[in-house]
Amino acid sequence: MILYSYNVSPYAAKVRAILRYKGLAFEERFVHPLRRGELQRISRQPAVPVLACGEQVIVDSTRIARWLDERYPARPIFPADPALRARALLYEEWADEGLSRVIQPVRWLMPRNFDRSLALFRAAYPANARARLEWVALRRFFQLDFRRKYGERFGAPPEATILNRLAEVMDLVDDALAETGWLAGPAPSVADFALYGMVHFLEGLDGWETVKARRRVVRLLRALEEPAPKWEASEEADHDAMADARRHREKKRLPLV
Ligand SMILES: N[C@@H](CCC(=O)N[C@@H](CS)C(=O)NCC(=O)O)C(=O)O
Repeated sequence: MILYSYNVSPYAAKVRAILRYKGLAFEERFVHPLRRGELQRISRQPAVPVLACGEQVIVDSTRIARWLDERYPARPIFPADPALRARALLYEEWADEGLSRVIQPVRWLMPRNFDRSLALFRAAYPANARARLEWVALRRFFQLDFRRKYGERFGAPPEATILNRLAEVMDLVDDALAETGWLAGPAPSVADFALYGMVHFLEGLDGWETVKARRRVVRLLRALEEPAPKWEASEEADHDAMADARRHREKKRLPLV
């Protein structure tokens, strides 16, 4: 199984976390934003994530999630109960579309965060003289593109506005998690993976303090990044797994360029 992705894509992160949760082995290929030949050829479109498995090529994180759950039904992520299933689908849609308008401005419209997010993006590809020039152009392109997608008429909203909105929404999410720790029922569903895919990128950025103060949100993020085999471990072992996951992440943390 091959996952075509960007290392900064929330939708790719959602799929990666689902693959991990289900314990499925996969190879990840980071598509370069200026070189999408292979992606275009196999999927006939330019966006990531795409999952390729033998002859099957699935585009779009929601369709990939559904396909994975049908093909690998252990640890289901679409609840069987109709009311929970509806809730999972509605929350997933909200996380993909509505929540992105809260999280993406934090990552890409606040100048310091933009530089760090772009450094993470760049770090997935080889660095050489040509790459440096390309990233000068890409930097300008992404600045304009994110401003067009998430900005206001006269540019980016003030940082305080972006962070206040984040705080409001994180409070709502934290309350929505009060019953079971998950968005739709007693176990992780596709909605939780969509939430994870968006929000976990804030760790280490300005705005993380706001997320960190919401205990249930943080618990969900920690739980979904753990390697699959450890996930079902007992309360005590869970702490070890969480510590492992933290150490693993710290090692991965990339220098700021
Ligand atoms: N609804 C799609 C959204 C995918 C998407 O927007 N992908 C972005 C990256 S996060 C992309 O590849 N955009 C095309 C581009 O960058 O040219 C999904 O859930 O997979």
